[in-house]
Amino acid sequence: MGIVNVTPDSFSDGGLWLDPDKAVAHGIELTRQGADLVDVGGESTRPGAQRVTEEEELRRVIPVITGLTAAGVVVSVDTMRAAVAEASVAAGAKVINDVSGGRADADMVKVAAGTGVPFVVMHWRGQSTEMESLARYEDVVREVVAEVEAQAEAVVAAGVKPEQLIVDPGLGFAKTREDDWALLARLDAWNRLGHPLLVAASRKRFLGTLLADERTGELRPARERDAATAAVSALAAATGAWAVRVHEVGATADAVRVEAALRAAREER
Ligand code: PMM
Repeated sequence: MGIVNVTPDSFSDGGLWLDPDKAVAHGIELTRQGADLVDVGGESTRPGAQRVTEEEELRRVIPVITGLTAAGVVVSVDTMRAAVAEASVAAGAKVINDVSGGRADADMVKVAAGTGVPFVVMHWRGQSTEMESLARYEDVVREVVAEVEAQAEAVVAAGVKPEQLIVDPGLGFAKTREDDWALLARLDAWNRLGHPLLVAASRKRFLGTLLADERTGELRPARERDAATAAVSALAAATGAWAVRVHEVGATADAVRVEAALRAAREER
C-alpha cells in the first residue's frame, strides 16, 4: 500500500502532494513501483495535529481519488469521517482506512456496512491532540490486540461483515517507541483474530530514534528512514502481515519480494 498524503502538514510528505495533478501522478508512480493499493489521505494524524474541516478534507481527496481511479489505480481512503468515506467510495475508492476504526465518527460504521468495501480497524485511543498521554499499558501487545478485537466485534454487531475487516496495530498512535517495537516483535499475536493484518511503520518516529545520529542524538530525518522501513516491511511480511503501508514503495516492494522468495524456498525443502 503506497501513501499519498494530500496535506500541508503530514510528518514526512506534508505539502508535496497538495496539488491534485501532482498527487495523481505520484499515486500512479507508486503503482509503477509495485504498490497494489494507494492510500489517499486529506488529514494529518501526526501527534498534536489539529483537525481540518470536512469541506477541506473532501476538497483535498476527491479529485485525487477520481483521478487515480480513472487511471486504473486501486485506491483506499484514509479518513475518520463517514461523509468523506462515503463520497470517496462513490468516487471510486475500494477500501476505507479509518485510523479510529469507526470510533471518531458515529456514522462511519453505517457507511462501511452500506458500501460493503474492506474496512480497516486500527488500534486507536483518541485524537492526535491527546494521543501521547494515552500511551499507558501494562502489557501492550495483549491490550492492543484485545482493544481491536472488541472494536471489531462492535463494528460487526453494527452490520459490517467480518470478511470486510482488516486490522492494524496503529504503530505510533498512543504508543511509545518501546510499544511500537513490542508490537512489531509479536505480530503473530494477531493471527487468532482471523483478519488480514496491515502494518504501517513507514518513516515513523521509532525508526528515527533507532537511526539517530550517534554523536548528536539528532533523529534521522523522516525521508531518510526508507531503508529501515523496507527492512521492517520484509520482517512484517515474514510474520504474516497482509499489507504494509509505505511512503517509498520501490525499496519495500523489493524487500517483500525477497521475503516471498525465501519463504517459497523454505517451503520447497
Ligand atoms: N498511520 C498514519 C496514517 N494512516 N493508517 C493506518 N491504517 N495505519 C497507520 O499506522 C497509519 C494510517 C500516519 O502516518 P502518515 O502521516 O505518514 O500517513
